Amino acid sequence: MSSDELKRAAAQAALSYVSEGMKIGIGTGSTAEAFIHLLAERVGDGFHVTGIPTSERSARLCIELGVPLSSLDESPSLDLAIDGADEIDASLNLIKGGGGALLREKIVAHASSRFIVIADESKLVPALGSFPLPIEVNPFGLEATRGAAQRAYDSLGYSGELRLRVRDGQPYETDGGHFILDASFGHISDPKALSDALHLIPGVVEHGLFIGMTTVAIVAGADGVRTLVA
Ligand code: ABF
Repeated sequence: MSSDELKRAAAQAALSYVSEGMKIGIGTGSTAEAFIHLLAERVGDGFHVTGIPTSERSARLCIELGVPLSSLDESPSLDLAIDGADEIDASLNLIKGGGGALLREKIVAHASSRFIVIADESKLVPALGSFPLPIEVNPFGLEATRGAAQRAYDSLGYSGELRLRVRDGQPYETDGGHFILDASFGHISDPKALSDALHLIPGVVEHGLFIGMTTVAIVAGADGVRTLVA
């Protein structure tokens, strides 16, 4: 099966968690978009759900396909959040944010009773960190924040580099008006310690380590679709 077919298979399996009338956080990325397409088919068949999108891109696709939308302001507690990931470890801790939407994704996941991660099997890793960790930062004092994040990494024994994400020659700007530093430091032996250290830095808005948040991960591979429980 192709990567797209695997993503669709994982998204299809996630539909089994969706019930009539649910308020559903909807993630960002190609796997989440496969879920949006499948959810829209159910809506077209008369299924009533409300989506809370985690990015402008996801919102546009939901609107285009006819998935009714709300917001966290209107619906602060969600039944479910469905989203992709860049990496998934054996404890179902994640690296997310390759798509630049990590802050809203984490807010929505945290507001949801259950957080369902959908992915193709390539996202499963023995240890997080091969994928650069996205760190969302306030543009004010960027270099000071970058230096503080570097020192946090150094203090935990990691070595590597923090790179400002750019697009078309300009700093990439998130939906929230922040910048992203991508941290390539190799395998993260203690995600919780790194998460705590980054959260102490005033200019860090959020980072892409999702620790202890995943309810189940639905992973599609050549030998079928597996549901992994934390
Ligand atoms: C989003 O989905 C991001 O957090 C993550 O980077 C991305 C994964 O994209 P894809 O499903 O296209 O691999 O949730």
